[in-house]
Amino acid sequence: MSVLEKISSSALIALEDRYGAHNYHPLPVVLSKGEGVYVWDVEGKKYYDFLSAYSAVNQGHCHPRIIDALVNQAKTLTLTSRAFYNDQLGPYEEFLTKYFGFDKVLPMNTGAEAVETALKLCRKWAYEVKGIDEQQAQIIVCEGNFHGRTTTIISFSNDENARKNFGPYTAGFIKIAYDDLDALEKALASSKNIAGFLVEPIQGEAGVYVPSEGYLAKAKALCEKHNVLFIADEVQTGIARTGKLLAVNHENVQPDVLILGKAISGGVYPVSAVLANDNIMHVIKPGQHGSTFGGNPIAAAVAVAALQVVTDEKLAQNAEYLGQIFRNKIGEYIQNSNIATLVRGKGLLNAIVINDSEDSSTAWDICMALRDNGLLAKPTHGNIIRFAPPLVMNEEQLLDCVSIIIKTLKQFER
Ligand code: IF1
Repeated sequence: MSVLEKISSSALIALEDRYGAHNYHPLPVVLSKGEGVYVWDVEGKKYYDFLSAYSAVNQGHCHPRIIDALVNQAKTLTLTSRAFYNDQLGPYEEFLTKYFGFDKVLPMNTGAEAVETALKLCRKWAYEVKGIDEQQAQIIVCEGNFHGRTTTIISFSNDENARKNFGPYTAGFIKIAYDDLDALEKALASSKNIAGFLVEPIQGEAGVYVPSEGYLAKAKALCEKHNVLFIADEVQTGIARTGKLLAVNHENVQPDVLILGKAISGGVYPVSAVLANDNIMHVIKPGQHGSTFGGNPIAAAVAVAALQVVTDEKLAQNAEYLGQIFRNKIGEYIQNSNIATLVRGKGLLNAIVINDSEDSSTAWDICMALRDNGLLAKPTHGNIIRFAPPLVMNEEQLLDCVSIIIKTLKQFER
């Protein structure tokens, strides 16, 4: 209980409206507590969290082991900057690189920072190792991508809402259709200046688009053929979310550059990371890249604990098992539904496509009704609702959520 008297949800929403930038349109629910798969609003109502802070809270809200790591380190040493060494970073770097099978890691804080780091690394490798002409590097990206919100990243977005009036835009990117190997091969062969291919193994924000079986493996092979770096953005799909530690693991693909964020810290602290082998990471020399908080002791201690939880609690296996149940049960319902057209996803990263136009409010209205029925989810784009609970959910809870979702969809059947 804060020192302030209990403030109501509506009063708290009014405060954000009055004093906060309007860069989001949240579902009208004000959360004050989280534990495992549950969150509570300020009036004490309990909900299942089916967004997991956009897949940052895979380990469940306020996981005790991760909170302990946070609190213990926060009471000891929070930030040294990289002007000096600290006793947490080296052990974390060893742990992380062995955990994911790479020689080196460059630690950052947010997903977008890690994506920017990967783009800079790729360009520098292209000039200094591949031998591309200075200032000529091109990086291939996919239509429908979401990689963050910096000016460079939105420069290659095709979401007008994310990029309009933020120009002038950064050059050096080629957009191709997602899940289209011919388009990739054509782009790779189009110039000697191609440095990298940046791709989400599943396009999350676009609406949980799962590519064709074999797409990632064949894309990696095409990149190898053209000496182009395969850069996997696993900020949202990583850390066991899709039923494997990484989504690329479904096709046994080892990226040249791996981008991690969100659940690498269990949603407890901003931590991101870029992993690569020495032949790529060595192009970054002292003073050429970094950040004040990148690799700080708290981030290091928290990330080790968060990843140990993933292993010890077998979260990838649980996500795989519960995801199958989710898609099977919802899929059965959809066969006789006229409000939902399909369910798709991998592990516990799923989406339901609502049978209405992109600009209709139906998906939003369904999320409002889900909220009233005790489950929190939010539409990605237009008529697609993402369902991504914490991976610590058990079968009984998942089945309870499936019944809430079906009960709610029934309210909208025409
Ligand atoms: C928002 C969703 C969006 C990401 C991938 C990098 C980043 C993200 C694949 C950047 C971030 C967040 C950002 C948040 C909403 C959420 C999101 F798909 F997860 F739902 F927008 F697409 N790569 N995704 O998904 O990481 O800098 O945010 O730490 O901006 O509204 P970040």
